[in-house]
Amino acid sequence: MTNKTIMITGATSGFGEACARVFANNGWQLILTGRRQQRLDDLQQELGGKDKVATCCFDVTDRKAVEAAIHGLAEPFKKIDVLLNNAGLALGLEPAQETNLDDWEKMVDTNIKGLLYCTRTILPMMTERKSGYVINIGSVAGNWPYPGGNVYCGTKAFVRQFSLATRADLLGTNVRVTNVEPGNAETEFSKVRFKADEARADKVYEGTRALDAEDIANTVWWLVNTPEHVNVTTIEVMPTQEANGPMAFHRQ
Ligand code: NDP
Ligand code: 8X3
Repeated sequence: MTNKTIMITGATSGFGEACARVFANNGWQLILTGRRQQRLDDLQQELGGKDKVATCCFDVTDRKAVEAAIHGLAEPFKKIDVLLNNAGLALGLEPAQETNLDDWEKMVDTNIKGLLYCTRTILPMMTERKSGYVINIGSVAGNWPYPGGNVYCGTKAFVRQFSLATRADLLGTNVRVTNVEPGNAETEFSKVRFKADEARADKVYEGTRALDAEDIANTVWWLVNTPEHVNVTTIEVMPTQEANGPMAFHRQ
């Protein structure tokens, strides 16, 4: 048993949900967030009830809702040891010249601004205590551009650079920051990207062995259990069956 608490944004599916299970199984208290209340309720019930699991149903793009939820946490959940900034999404795979501007805005608002709202609200509590750990879920897409990735890749490059720069700001505070950069993983990610076109989403994982959400949960668990004097700056985790591609050429 432990008296440690992790706040996981986007805990209603995929990596966030898998992390919730790993940390709950190891005795941690959880603050689970997402926009789907029913899933939060189900997870709360499954993972230990209200004493072990707090749920906050909010949209990370809503700055006031983020601040209100965090400041409104009940006493036993106020000390957040680990913030896992995981909530995020990709929308569409169209070339930049054809893409839907609303999709671009939503990715920026969620993957960048949502992550900033959560981080900025919680960081002062960690620096004051001189302990804490912020783990951001970036992506291989922040390192390796691909056709149709345009703004999604850009948001994850932001997460990478923001993680590095924040680490620099936090020197001397004992607060750690890691950017976790997963490759292709089978979650609800592609269903969201292709707007519930299940057949198209399934094709992303067809004939290849993607990561499972649990692979990233195990990585996060390992990170949190490294000694306090160790800061893994970035960790890229790809499926064995994925690698970064060659440069693209247009030929006549
Ligand atoms: P899922 O779609 O399975 O999970 C995404 C989670 O984010 C859900 O819990 C969702 O909750 C939450 N979320 C999305 N938008 C919002 C919002 N506006 N406000 C609050 N919560 C939100 O995908 P993954 O688990 O794969 O994705 C998790 C993270 O991992 C994302 O940042 C993604 O970019 C990244 N990633 C994914 C990879 C993959 O191949 N799967 C690879 C690399 C990185 P709800 O809908 O209830 O709000
Ligand atoms: C998700 C992985 O390659 O679809 O971040 O962008 S990818």
